[in-house]
Amino acid sequence: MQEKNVHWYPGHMKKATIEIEERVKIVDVVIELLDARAPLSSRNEKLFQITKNKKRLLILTKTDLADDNLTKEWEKYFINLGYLVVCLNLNESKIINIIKNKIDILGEEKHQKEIKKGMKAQPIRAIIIGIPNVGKSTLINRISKRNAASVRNTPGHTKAQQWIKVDKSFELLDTPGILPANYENREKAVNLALIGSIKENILPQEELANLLLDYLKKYYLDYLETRFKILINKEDNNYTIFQKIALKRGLLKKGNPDLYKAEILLLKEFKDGLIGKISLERF
Ligand SMILES: Nc1nc2c(ncn2[C@@H]2O[C@H](COP(=O)(O)OP(=O)(O)O)[C@@H](O)[C@H]2O)c(=O)[nH]1
Ligand SMILES: [Mg+2]
Repeated sequence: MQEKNVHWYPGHMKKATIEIEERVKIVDVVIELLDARAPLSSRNEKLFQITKNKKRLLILTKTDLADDNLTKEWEKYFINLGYLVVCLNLNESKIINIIKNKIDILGEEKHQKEIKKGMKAQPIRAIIIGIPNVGKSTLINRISKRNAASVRNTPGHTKAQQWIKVDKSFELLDTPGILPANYENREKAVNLALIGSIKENILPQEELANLLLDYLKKYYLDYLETRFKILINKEDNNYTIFQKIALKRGLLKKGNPDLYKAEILLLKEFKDGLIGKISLERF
């Protein structure tokens, strides 16, 4: 893993970091997106460091794919660390109002200061940050579609910035802050590959599928049995289970169960949320 870690860092990472630092300077609030299925793995420590002096709204995304009980635990965990947190399925309709509401809370102090100075309250400006695939574009698109007529340009620090005017008290930068996921340990790398935030081929498919199966057997055995209409016995090993899955789904190679295809199927159905609401990080 060490070798793989090396080549994404230098050049373009440094440039991306500087660009984000510039953009962060001109906002009041950072909206950090983490995948509810693996909130710790999906946090980029560098992104966090760059933005740590800003007011922060933490959004745990993809709650429709995550284990509800664990999402509640993670919400509590982050609240205990002092964050304002919301857990959302970004495809749902009412989310923008929920977010606006939280932005109002975070902007209150700034508004009070402005009023004290005899100024008119200025709109709270925010930026969305996160690693790939956590829902940044989805959220920006949803907000900008609703406000298609009110995208405006203002001179930013280094170049013109596009702001999406959500309403009179909230403006969103249309360019998110993105850094690649860091996967300094193997467990994180596995989680990130399973949720689609790093390329699956960073790890051998066979290994990834087997680790997923180990995890599902341990915590979501009933989901496996229901989804694939199989029975799993205590003495079954992964090989046997992949065989059962292959046979049920008619994945055959020269008349024999095709384990390779069964592995791909398991990974894909997990990613698509078809096996059930599953989280990869727990307490
Ligand atoms: N099920 C589900 N899918 C989501 C959610 N948010 C985003 N997605 C999907 O996740 C994928 C990555 O989202 P995207 O917005 O492109 O992520 P970005 O890389 O952070 O910009 C897309 O296929 C989205 O449709 C969510 O809350 N629930
Ligand atoms: Mg995107």
